[in-house]
Amino acid sequence: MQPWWKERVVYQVYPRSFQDSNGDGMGDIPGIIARLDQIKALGAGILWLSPVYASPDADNGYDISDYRAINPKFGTMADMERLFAEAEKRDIKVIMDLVINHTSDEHEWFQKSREPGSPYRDYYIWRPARVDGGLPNNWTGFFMGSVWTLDPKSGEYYLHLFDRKQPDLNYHNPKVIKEVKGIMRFWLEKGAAGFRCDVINVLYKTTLDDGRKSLAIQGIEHYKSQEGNHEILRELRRDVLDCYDCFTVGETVMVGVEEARLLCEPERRELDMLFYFNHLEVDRRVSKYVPKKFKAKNLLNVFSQWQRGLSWNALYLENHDQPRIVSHYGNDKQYWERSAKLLATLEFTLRGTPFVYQGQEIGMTNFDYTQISQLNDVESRNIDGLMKKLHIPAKLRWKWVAQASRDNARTPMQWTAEANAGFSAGEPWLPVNGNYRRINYEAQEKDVNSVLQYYRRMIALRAGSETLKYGEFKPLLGSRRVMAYERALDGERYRVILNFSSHAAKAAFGGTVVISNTGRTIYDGRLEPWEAVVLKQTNEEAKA
Ligand code: TEU
Repeated sequence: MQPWWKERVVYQVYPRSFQDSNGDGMGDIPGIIARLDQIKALGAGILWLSPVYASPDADNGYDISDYRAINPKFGTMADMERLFAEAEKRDIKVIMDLVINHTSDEHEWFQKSREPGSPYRDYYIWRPARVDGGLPNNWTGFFMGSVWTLDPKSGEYYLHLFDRKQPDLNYHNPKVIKEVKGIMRFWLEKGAAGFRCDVINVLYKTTLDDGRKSLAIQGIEHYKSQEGNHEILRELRRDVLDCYDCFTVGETVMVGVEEARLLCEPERRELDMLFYFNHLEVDRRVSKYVPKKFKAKNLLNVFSQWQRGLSWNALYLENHDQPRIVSHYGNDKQYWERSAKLLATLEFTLRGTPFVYQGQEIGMTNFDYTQISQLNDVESRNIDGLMKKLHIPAKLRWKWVAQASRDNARTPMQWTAEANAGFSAGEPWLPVNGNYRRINYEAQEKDVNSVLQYYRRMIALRAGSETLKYGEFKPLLGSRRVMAYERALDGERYRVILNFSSHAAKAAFGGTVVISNTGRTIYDGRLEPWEAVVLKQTNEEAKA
């Protein structure tokens, strides 16, 4: 018997943009409850909630000020308990976002920590200025600039890998680990079925020595996937997670396959699976802000490495930090619908647990904003500010920020063709994409050929096939535009052929058509633009 978290599909909800129930323009927990039937109808069996905890929202909830309280914008603890109960009625498990590398600077621990000599001082990482008055070290953070901010109250600097409002916890302090265990138990007892673990491979800072000179994230070699980090993961697993029927998926920054194996192969008893980023970076250089040409074969190479390198993968094409996949690797103009379906074909025919991000299932696209002032994302604003200091012209700054901004994924869910796309009766916290009259859930619910219906079919296809869930992965063909691969189990083979281009293409493979995004039922080796075909063949058929 395989564990349920390998069988099921996960649906990620970004609460503030999913469904508003009280007209304040902000999605909320009662809104999520009202949409559980749609999540179920998609075929998802696990719901991952991005943070709903108390937070001043400097980073939209990834800066937590109380791990045991609900952000009043989203509702109450009673609402949260109702969400667990309503999800359970529909056989949907709920996993929470565990953000433990840092807290908010407004967390009680940090406020107390600012007092030198307080028992909370060592909950965070404090250092005085260097003797020459310089910063404690040369590290730079994920949102650019130094990782050190001076706290006037104690006259010392605190370390933050992300925003200054997200001070890092000190994992050399056993009290911190004890607190984290308490938080995990609290949510598992309430009914959580596991955790998505935010930036979980950077917890343990081995030393605070200067880092090697680097263009970005200088100093990372002192804290990425350190042995101390592995020990913490094993301890959390042994002392907490192993006592529950639950799973973890770690968000791990900058890991390659070898490093990932150490973090999530089953015998290591650390994470159950992890999110890597390589597959979303094949058309980017160094940083996500610098594009390069997409080639299908490069994407296939990345998947081949990961599919064969790990015994189980977390599969995702979108989340709240990434541009919409149909705008990124698809074609959100002429071939919007077909390319959105092609990407669904890709995701559900790989080996692993698939994660669908809200709106992905209806092919939502990147935002249509025209200027930086329309953006909310702290990362986008920080990077724009930095580029401004470097005298980069406004037009170019916007071009770079717009294609990579995290707000691309954060525009409100497009439910209907009515005002505010049915997301809210009030003014949404972030403007709705102007294409909601054309792209919305309600319209696709009624259309048998919609992207939404195709997602449902792909999810059902995966659910019904041991080969698609557990079969071996083998790459077959990778070219500039086309990729093909095979999944095989017990003499049964699925061949997946994908044309990532607006040109016709050729790829000769045999088998019976199981599904295609063009409605074709016979495959003769010729692909239409953005066509995706899944073929099936048994050993007997191959011999015949
Ligand atoms: O993201 C971590 C992370 O790696 C991102 O900051 C990434 O570098 C960036 O988004 C790529 O554009 C997690 C959360 O998913 C993100 O929303 C938080 O801002 C971040 O951690 C800090 O908690």
